[in-house]
Amino acid sequence: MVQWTDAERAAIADIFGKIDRDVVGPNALARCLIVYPWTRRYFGGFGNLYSADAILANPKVAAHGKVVFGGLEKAVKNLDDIKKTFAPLSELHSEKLNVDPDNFRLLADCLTLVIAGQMRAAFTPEVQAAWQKFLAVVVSALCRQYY
Ligand code: HEG
Repeated sequence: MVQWTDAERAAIADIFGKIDRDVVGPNALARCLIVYPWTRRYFGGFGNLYSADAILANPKVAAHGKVVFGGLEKAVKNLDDIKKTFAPLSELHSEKLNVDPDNFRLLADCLTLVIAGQMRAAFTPEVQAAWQKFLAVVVSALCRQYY
């Protein structure tokens, strides 16, 4: 089981307290779709994803970014059992959505960049270390139902 120090728990809680949740999810998902264009293939029902401007203005992308962020909030509320918390979500991405699990890390990197942009000087190396550990656990949990 993953062990968290008090400082790591505090750093992760601090990030979720400081960032604008309605901006981070949408911007991170949009960034992922722009930087890694192959990720667009999973969102065939989202309409126009043909350019960066279209992606940034697409309300379905924004709405889904909030859904993804809601998933992260669930993980942060269940830090001690992210694996179990995300088991159904992992199964969904594997069995139904057929999302290549390599893409989880790409979206995670986009989340880090957007959060760093919002936190600015408060995103110290220590805070980043706790955050990367959190995302690594999230990504690993999302990959668990793949076989
Ligand atoms: Mg996924 C649905 C969370 C990465 C593609 N994603 C969902 C849902 C959540 C979620 C909470 C809704 C599940 C439900 O309806 O029960 N996704 C989530 C997280 C992460 C992630 C936390 C990683 C940090 N997702 C991810 C990636 C892709 C992807 C990398 C594709 C490149 N997700 C995807 C698609 C759907 C979801 C296509 C269904 C969207 C829809 O049709 O509404």
